[in-house]
Amino acid sequence: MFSTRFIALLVASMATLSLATPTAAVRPTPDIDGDTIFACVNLDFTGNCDTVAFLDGLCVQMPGRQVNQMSSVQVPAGWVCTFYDAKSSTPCDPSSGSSTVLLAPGSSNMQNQNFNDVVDFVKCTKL
Ligand SMILES: [Ca+2]
Repeated sequence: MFSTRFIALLVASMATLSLATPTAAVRPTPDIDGDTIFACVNLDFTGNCDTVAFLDGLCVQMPGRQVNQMSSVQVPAGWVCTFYDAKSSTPCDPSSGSSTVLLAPGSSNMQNQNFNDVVDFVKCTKL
């Protein structure tokens, strides 16, 4: 059995440990939240893949090797992502082409969305 003295020492050292946590490492909450999608040029997350960072509600151009090549993509939980097949140079303009919407976990085969090898831009919004 632990003595009261031992437990008191344990509590004291735990308190010291938590006090030693550097408060300078705590980062302020960013004004705009974001995350990443994981896009691949082949089905089932194979071929060349890229982690693509996005911010809430902002349009992102796909990395060059994914443009009109992406065939599978992972969407993080808590986000809804709209993928655009741009017919003009206007990014994420729903009137300039077609689009498809994906929730987590995304799609291992964009043929299921009839949206294979067409994605140019993506815009994700927090749910
Ligand atoms: Ca492809």
